[in-house]
Amino acid sequence: FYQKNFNMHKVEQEELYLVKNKSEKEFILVIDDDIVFITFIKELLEEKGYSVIVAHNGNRGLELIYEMKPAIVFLDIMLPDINGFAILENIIKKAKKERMFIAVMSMNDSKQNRMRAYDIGALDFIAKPIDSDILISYVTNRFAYQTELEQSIIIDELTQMYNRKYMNAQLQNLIQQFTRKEEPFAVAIVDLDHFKKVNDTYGHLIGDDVLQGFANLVKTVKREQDIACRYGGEEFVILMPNTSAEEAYVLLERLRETMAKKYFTANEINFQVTFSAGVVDSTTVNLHPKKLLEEADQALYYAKQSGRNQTII
Ligand code: GH3
Ligand code: MG
Ligand code: MG
Ligand code: MG
Repeated sequence: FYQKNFNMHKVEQEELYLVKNKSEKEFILVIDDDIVFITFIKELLEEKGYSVIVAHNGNRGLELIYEMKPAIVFLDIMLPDINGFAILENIIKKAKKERMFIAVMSMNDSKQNRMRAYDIGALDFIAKPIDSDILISYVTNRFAYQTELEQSIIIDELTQMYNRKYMNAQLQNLIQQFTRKEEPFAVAIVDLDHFKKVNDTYGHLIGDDVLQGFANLVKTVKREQDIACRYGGEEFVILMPNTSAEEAYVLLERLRETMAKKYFTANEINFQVTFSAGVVDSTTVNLHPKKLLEEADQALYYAKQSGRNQTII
């Protein structure tokens, strides 16, 4: 028994060291006390390029859910520290809150045990032992679906830009990075000029084309690190890491000039659409997401007031 736990601990430590050095990697967490099964699943899935982290009891599993944010959790419901539902419930609650996929894996596939798994909120039940090929197909399928789901939650459908929810989270990150490491950043709010008129003149579908056209243009002009988001309607936010307001201004002006030269087409009629933009950066006194956006919005307001088709810091 001691030997078993000792080995498990070593496997966990080595794995954590490895995975912590692979950033942005997606993980599969296996919470199971059966070393033979863990060795099997780890070797099998890692050979296919997946990263597998393991926990040999429920508490450790819960910790890893918080620390590592795995995409998939395989959970054994017969664990040494599990008596009663408390830990299981916490694991499942947290995993589902983070939109992780959680399946129970158990040797006991009795009706009662399966029902228990579903009753506590597991999304699937897999009977052990499981065939290697089936497990690989299962995990491949799950990862593809999880990625799609994850994307759909942060991507705006019409423009394929990041959405407002993602923007807020990233802005929060930028503020944190600035407070911790003094990494500067800039924020721009962009609003299309007289867009209501585009809709009124050419119809909403053409209006949608313009929004998509603008989004594509942003993708070609912005730098790799810039995060372009649809803030709402015909308003966009561009987050620019490691950028001062002056540098952001140059970028926005290049974007604005490209946009102003672009032609859109509706029923063989060519027309142009401009935008106005407001820019702020992290040197502002109010390092709060709402305040930063308010300040950028204020600059945008001045851009609109003084004739549109311009960028104001
Ligand atoms: P301003 O230059 O002052 O910004 O004028 P504007 O007409 O662009 O501003 P206003 O806020 O009056 O109008 C924005 C319009 O954008 C109104 C709304 O119907 C339209 N809109 C918002 N979301 C969408 C969308 O997804 N598709 C289309 N086609 N239109 C949209
Ligand atoms: Mg067990
Ligand atoms: Mg607007
Ligand atoms: Mg507008």
